[in-house]
Amino acid sequence: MSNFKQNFFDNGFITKLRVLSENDASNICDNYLKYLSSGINKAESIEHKTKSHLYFPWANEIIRNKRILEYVEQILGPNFVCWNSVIFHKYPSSKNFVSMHQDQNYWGIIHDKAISVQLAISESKIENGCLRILPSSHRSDYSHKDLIKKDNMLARGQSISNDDLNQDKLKNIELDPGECVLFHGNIVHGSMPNKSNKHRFCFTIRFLTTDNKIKKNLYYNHATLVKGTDQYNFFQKEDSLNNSNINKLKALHKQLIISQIEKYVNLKLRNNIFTKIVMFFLKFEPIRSFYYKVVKKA
Ligand SMILES: O=C(O)CCC(=O)C(=O)O
Repeated sequence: MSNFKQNFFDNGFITKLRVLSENDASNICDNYLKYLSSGINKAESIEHKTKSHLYFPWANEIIRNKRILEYVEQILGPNFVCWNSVIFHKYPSSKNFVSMHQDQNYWGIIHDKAISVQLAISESKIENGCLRILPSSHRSDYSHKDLIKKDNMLARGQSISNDDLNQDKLKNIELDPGECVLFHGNIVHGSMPNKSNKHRFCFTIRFLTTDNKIKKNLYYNHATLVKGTDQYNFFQKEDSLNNSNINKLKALHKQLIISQIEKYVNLKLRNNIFTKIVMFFLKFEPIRSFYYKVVKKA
């Protein structure tokens, strides 16, 4: 096993790998902040943060970034997909935080050939609420509770109790713009509020091997093949900007977001007819904006 891979599996993460120049990262950051202040409605302000590679051209390029894929290949082997990409943005002095959790606890994948790459677009430091990781915790499964708190950025508030974590062992993952950290799908991680006067903006990509599968019907089943070939066809294929255009990707983005909401509504209502009625209305963006305000989604 290479040193890189050994190191990754010993600690559950490898950090401070440069994949973009500071200048490229800062251009993306400036454009993103302009987007946020361009008068977008509540639905847009929430929905662009997941499956972001189907929403922003820059994000679709980054999921196929050569350096990132080379690092991921060393861990996952030659065939893998980008299953999701997520924006973690905290405004200056924001109380938003991410409770400590293990992603694999709720993804529902069949094996742990899964990693996340978090790329810092702005700087990500202790003061502005950088990622925190419990080293080597990927080898144990911790118990989680859904603790919905207003400022928790996780939709369901998945949380490991503080009593189960040795706080002294938590490591702050500080990154400069353009640097990334690779972390195991089962590592315990989270982040604190932003106490600084700067934005904190990270872009996280979830990679799964093509032989992995989403076993729960609760999550996305679409993915973009970013490396090698897919002989399993467990995922429905997403196009990329190589062979499509952003308007088509955005149409798929909208469809996937609405189908995620439908799964969630169905879970809550447990009645197909009520779900269909609610979903008829939630197809309209102003109504989704209202819905997000009601469920207080951050
Ligand atoms: O960096 C953060 O704020 C949290 C990231 C996170 O929870 C994740 O990527 O799963």
